[in-house]
Amino acid sequence: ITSETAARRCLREVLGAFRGCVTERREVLLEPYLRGWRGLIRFLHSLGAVFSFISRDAEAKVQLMEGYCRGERRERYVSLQAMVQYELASGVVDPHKRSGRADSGCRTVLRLHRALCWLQLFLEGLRTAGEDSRPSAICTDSYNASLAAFHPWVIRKAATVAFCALPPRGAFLEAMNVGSAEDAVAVLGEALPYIRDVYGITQELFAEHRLLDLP
Ligand code: 1PZ
Repeated sequence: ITSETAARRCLREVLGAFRGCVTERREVLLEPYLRGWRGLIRFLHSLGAVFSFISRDAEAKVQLMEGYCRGERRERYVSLQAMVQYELASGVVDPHKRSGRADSGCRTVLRLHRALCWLQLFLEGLRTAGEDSRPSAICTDSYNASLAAFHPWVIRKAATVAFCALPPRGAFLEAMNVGSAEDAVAVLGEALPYIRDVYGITQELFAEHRLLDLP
């Protein structure tokens, strides 16, 4: 298959996955959550090798979580709510400790969750900005307003350099390969409420259990 159809497939996957994440009881299902992330990572991949240090990190985190979803305790990892409850009760995570396990589901999802905040800002910026706005500038602003606060200087530097490699708006929207620029903007508008919902529920869950600062 061509890389264009691949890109389109990724984005359809992202949209469908985040839509299917939230249950009637407002639980966030981990399996579609990770499927959404898989789609995002594949799309990032299609943008070029400059971003591979970013996709590698995201990939490792998604893979770790997929391992839990398929592992012995898979019923504990059906939803974010189940995961939080299990990892707190079993002492895998402890919000009162300054150090913690680097492989817990909670701290790993927290990294992805913070990145989802960046994604929301970036996609919203992309959707609403004018025709001659630059994705690289929107990306930098969104990053500085969100994820950057959690990254050391070297990573911030590397990320900022990589953002410069983002294509101009027209080409970026085209890379989404869902049709014209207007179609792409419409797809973003359709996807964003679902992403926002997932983000909001996760944020509330982690705040409630004091898990927003897990090391
Ligand atoms: C379209 C352009 C893509 C820009 C992506 C913006 C995010 C920049 C993030 C730079 C992260 C670089 C590498 C690794 C950082 C890790 O140290 C941190 C913290 O994890 P820890 O060290 O505590 O285990 N990892 C993260 O913050 C997760 C970053 C995930 C980024 C996923 C981006 C998905 C992009 C989708 C694009 C449509």
